[in-house]
Amino acid sequence: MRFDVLTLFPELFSSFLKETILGRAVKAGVVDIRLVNIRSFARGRHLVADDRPFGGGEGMVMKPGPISRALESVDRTKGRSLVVLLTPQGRTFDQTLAWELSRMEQVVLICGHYEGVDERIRASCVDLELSIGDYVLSGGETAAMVVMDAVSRLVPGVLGGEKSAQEDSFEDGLLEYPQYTRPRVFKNQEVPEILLSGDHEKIRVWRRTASLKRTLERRPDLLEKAKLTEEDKRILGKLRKKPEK
Ligand code: 6GU
Repeated sequence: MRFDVLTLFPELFSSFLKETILGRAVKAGVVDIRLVNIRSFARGRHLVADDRPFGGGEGMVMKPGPISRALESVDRTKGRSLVVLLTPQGRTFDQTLAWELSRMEQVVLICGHYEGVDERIRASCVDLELSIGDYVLSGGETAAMVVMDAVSRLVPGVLGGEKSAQEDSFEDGLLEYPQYTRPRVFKNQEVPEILLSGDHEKIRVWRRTASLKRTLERRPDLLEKAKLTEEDKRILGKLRKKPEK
């Protein structure tokens, strides 16, 4: 899996790439990340990458030329490749889209800045516009980190414990059950007895019930699309009758 990140601020990525699982994946050679500084494709003495909007108005717009040339400098001959523009106007990123991107061989991420990117870049170079949620960021860099984090941990070989990506919140459409570690008592709160029992079947049912309860309380919207077994439906029926369990 390869990410090419087109950005005006490549330095923002250095600690992110050093300190995360993604950094390890890069070291292990499973993920390849190339940072492309858009400014180095700007022209003139001042390497200007942005300009005032035609028609007037606040703020600056990223010029199409530098982005286009930065994109042309990226080797895109190696297989399934997608050019993604990070923008609040894009399709909302979610776990389904993370899986889709994890199956690409290359994802090129264009980080927008200022008031946006010249419309002709979207029209001629971009396969997918992507937003990470309904709020406004000052630039696409943090969004690019979010996308690379979520996508790369789905690439085989990136996570240490291979199974855990499948077990995460959202993989079956439910929120995760609560987790506990030592000590057994913390600020007067005890770890649920069942988790200490060693009875794996009871623990499984307790956790599934806790997942369903949490989802019902916090994100009932997720239950509509969740993959529910007959057992889940039975548990949910009970939870709906007496929610104070
Ligand atoms: Cl991808 N970019 C910016 N600038 N703001 C956002 C976003 C992206 N996703 C949500 N807000």
